[in-house]
Amino acid sequence: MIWIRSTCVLSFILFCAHIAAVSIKHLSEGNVHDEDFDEQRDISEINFAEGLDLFQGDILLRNSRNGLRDPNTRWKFPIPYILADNLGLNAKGAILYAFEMFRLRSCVDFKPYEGESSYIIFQKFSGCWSEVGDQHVGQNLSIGQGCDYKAIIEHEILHALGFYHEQSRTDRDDYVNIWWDEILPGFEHNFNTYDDSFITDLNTPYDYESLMHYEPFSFNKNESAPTITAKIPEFNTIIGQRLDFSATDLERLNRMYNCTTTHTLLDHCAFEKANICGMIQGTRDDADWVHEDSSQPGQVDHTLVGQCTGAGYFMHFSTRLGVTEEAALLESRVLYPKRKQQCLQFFYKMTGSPSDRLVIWVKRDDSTGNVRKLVKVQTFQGDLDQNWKIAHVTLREETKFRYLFQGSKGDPQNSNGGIYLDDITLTETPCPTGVWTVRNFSQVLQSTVKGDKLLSPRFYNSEGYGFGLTLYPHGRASYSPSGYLGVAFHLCSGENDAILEWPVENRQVIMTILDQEPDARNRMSSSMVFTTSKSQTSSAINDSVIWDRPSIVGSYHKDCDCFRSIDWGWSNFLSHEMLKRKSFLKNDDLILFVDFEGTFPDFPE
Ligand SMILES: *[C@@H]1O[C@H](CO)[C@@H](O)[C@H](O)[C@H]1NC(C)=O
Ligand SMILES: *[C@@H]1O[C@H](CO)[C@@H](O)[C@H](O)[C@H]1NC(C)=O
Ligand SMILES: *[C@@H]1O[C@H](CO)[C@@H](O)[C@H](O)[C@H]1NC(C)=O
Ligand SMILES: *[C@@H]1O[C@H](CO)[C@@H](O)[C@H](O)[C@H]1NC(C)=O
Ligand SMILES: *[C@@H]1O[C@H](CO)[C@@H](O)[C@H](O)[C@H]1NC(C)=O
Ligand SMILES: [Ca+2]
Ligand SMILES: [Ca+2]
Ligand SMILES: [Zn+2]
Repeated sequence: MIWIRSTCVLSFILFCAHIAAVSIKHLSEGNVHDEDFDEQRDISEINFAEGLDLFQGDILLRNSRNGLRDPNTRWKFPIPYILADNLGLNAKGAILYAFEMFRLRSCVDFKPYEGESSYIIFQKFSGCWSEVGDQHVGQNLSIGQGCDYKAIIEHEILHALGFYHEQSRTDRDDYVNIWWDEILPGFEHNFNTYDDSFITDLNTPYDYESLMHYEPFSFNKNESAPTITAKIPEFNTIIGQRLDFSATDLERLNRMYNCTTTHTLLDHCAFEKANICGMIQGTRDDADWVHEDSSQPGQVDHTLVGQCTGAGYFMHFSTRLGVTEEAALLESRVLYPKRKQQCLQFFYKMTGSPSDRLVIWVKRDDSTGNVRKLVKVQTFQGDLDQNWKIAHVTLREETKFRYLFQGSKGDPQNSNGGIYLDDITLTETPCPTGVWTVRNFSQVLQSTVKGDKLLSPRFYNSEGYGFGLTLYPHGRASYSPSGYLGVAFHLCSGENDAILEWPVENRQVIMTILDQEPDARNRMSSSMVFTTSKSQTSSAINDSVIWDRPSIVGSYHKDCDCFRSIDWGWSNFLSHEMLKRKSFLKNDDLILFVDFEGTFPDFPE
């Protein structure tokens, strides 16, 4: 087995991006119980199994029905919340993670409860459900067993914010068929519609992609017969998606609450417009970056890859002519952070000389109110790779600042290219710890079968624990549905193991397949969250805790020269249909993130 990895440009302990070539591992070790997997079920299924019969599946009603149109049900932000003691650690972590998704995409915000009259108390009752709108007396929102998933929590919070289900819209019969004969007797009320005097669609079209839509098999009596199907058949695999908010969900949320900004998105640029998002060219350097389009042969923009060939813009600094060390600076406008940590994410390629450099700087306040004190943050070295790559740079700015890209010519006589930048996103969130790019993914899909797996490189978290991901392009051998990607987490033995605590419990794992849509607000990345616990044991290792020291409970792997523990993850992580539909496979690259951090993600408030 040969693994080709890009050498890490910087010896950052916390973050290293790895690019893996296609390398398939066929299950041959003969391990039978080599994994432990969960399955994400949908809300109606969970609630039905719990014996709940709520209004429209997961809506708790008070005496009077408050509709979308009623302004008295609008919340004031931040919304006070309580995480009840009955919630598990994983549910608490997943709820805080869902809050972060709202803060990135909208003006919705949350704060710990301090005696206000309106608040949400998250409880572990039976099932997943919420009331609709602010009831002004405090209200329960249930995140029961099996509901502690990002998308399910987002769905319930959207109810609390004032939204009903998509298929209860007044005009839904124009868009979906309801198969009344297939609905469980007595559950027909789940498919009622509302009058438009009661709800409003906020002047947005019917959205098959909405997080508030039922999935086709909701409340069905025959497990192979759907109760709701789309009039445009290609949406039958889309309705009921539980990845993240759709673009229309966000448009409605932002319209209902008059949102004009988000809390954690500081900057974003795809370079599609001539004003380059307010970025400016340095004037005391030797050259300028060039705002170029991809109409020249061989040039590809990252924003619109795969959508329109020859379209799209990016920034380019040619390193071909001139003299060594000639540089060009591209500088952001002044930004005003609210937190103490930011993540600068961008796509780049360096096709010139290996001695070309791309240097990330920040300019800080020089204590006179002028943003001009330069601080160097990170350097990327040329690598002749012709492909766009993702990069993350952690910034720690507390007052107003600018960020800068400096391109620098290393060896113009021997350069036949330059430095390219596109799709920049600056958020006030931590950067992912592990980043794994799997190239040529369509080929991987073609050349693998069910049960085949790919292993990520080893990553280290801030405490020093080693860990990795397993990707099953067609799911696990023992999982019967087809057409899904499976993703699982495992520990890897590492250089710090002797002094670390084992088993490692109460750590939150976040696994993400990135939707490479350029605007972070519209990404529908697939994320799964779980918390390691001593109760997670496996018969394959004599009922030991999976999260014990990998050199004891794991098996040896040559590719990393390390022991990898048993996999824990999801077989239905992402469907192949979704994989093709959204921007999960730009340039045919699949990008996965993985984090493994302390008990509670301490999101800075
Ligand atoms: C991806 O496929 C292309 C062409 O099919 C090939 O040239 C390239 O080497 C492959 N890349 C990797 C990382 O395997
Ligand atoms: C939440 O539910 C519990 C149990 O049904 C109930 O006693 C309590 O009053 C509810 N709290 C609120 C704020 O509605
Ligand atoms: C369930 O649905 C399938 C597919 O529509 C059908 O072939 C089968 O006869 C149905 N079974 C029952 C018991 O109605
Ligand atoms: C949004 O703006 C409209 C028009 O100014 C106003 O009537 C409404 O109350 C606002 N809604 C919220 C939730 O602030
Ligand atoms: C599990 O127990 C059996 C029998 O006691 C022993 O042979 C085997 O090595 C043990 N395996 C592990 C992983 O500890
Ligand atoms: Ca310049
Ligand atoms: Ca672009
Ligand atoms: Zn619902």
